[in-house]
Amino acid sequence: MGEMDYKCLRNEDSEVYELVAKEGNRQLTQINLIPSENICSEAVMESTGSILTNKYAEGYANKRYYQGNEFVDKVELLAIERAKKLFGAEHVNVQPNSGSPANMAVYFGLLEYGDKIMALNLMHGGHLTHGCKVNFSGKLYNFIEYGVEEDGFLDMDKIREIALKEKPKLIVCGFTAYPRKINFKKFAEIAREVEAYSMADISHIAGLIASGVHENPIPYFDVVTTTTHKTLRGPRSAIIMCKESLGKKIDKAVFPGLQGGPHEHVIAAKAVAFKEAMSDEFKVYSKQVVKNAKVLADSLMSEGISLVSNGTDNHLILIDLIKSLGAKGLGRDVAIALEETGIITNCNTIPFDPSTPFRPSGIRIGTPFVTTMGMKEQEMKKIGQLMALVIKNYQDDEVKAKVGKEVKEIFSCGLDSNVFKA
Ligand code: DSN
Repeated sequence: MGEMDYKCLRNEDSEVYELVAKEGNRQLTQINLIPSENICSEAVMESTGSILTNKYAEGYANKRYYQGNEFVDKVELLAIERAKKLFGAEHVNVQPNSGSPANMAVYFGLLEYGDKIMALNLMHGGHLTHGCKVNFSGKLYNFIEYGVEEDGFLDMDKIREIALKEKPKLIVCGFTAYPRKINFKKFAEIAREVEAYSMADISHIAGLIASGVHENPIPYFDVVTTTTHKTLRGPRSAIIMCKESLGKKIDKAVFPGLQGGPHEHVIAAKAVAFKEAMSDEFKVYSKQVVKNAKVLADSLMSEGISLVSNGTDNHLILIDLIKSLGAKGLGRDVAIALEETGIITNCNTIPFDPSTPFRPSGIRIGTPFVTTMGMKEQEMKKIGQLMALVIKNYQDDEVKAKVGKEVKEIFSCGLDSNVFKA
């Protein structure tokens, strides 16, 4: 990875430049375990920073409301073709600006307001757009929840029972805090049985799916949405994939339904990311993400830290602080203590959390970012030990100072970091 020098920004706007430089340094010198973050390539960044940002292209390729689309049409068609090839999709819309608008477009395109949708409870690992009461989804549609069991796993028989009783118009799966494999085939079967549309939001695991490390829902599902910047390691954006028969409805919902001019510079970056994700190197990377998560989970558990579902099958780990520390609502305090040592995580609810989303009882972590940095099993084992020490002593400044020093040592082993230079 080469050096981003931000020469023009530095000359023109030192205030913004300084902040970008400081953020670059922060990313380089902390252990980032936020499971939804990653480090995209310089080619992806050059595309998002390209002159394609100057172009308006409302509509779709060869059917635009502005002239001058000779090249952006080609860019958009290339992104679509690559996404189809990468995931095996029949129809792809690459215009959604991010994950929430992508999900919104699916509901808007396929349903009427007030229709019944079945999705995982937010506290159990669902997403805001999967029916949270303060989100547009929970306000405009009638969401029916399913949850995980006491052991942290989904019970597909119970989910089927709820679907048979409730007869939703749409069943949503794909989660933001579920560390286990998803039985996509079974979800799609249940949806078919109750004559509901099926939708998988694979934002978290898209990179693992593209690499064959997790089962692909595309063959079974009506619609699959994903962000492109998590395990997929592309720009901050999203796409919608669907059966050909639903393509027109989805396209109409995105434009003119919800969005105006597509961000062609980001669409170009998505095309680049899809090409990268087809490489052998990316498959090796995805396998390492999962290996690293397993080693990190084992390391934490062997130090006496409890995890929801006792482990992980993917890139993500959910720490249960109630079982680990015997008290509820400590997620925020522990996440702050970890940050003081240079370990970046996010506090998160755990299933059946007796506390609140603002003071939840869990910590959510993952390995996409540190794996891109080049960290492997050895570092994961060490990070698990250091995290356990901080979790058990989150109010002890001496322990935190000692761990902070050790975190710095992990970075002294020469990880590939040029991408952060500003
Ligand atoms: N904010 C994302 C995540 O961290 O999982 C979901 O939108």
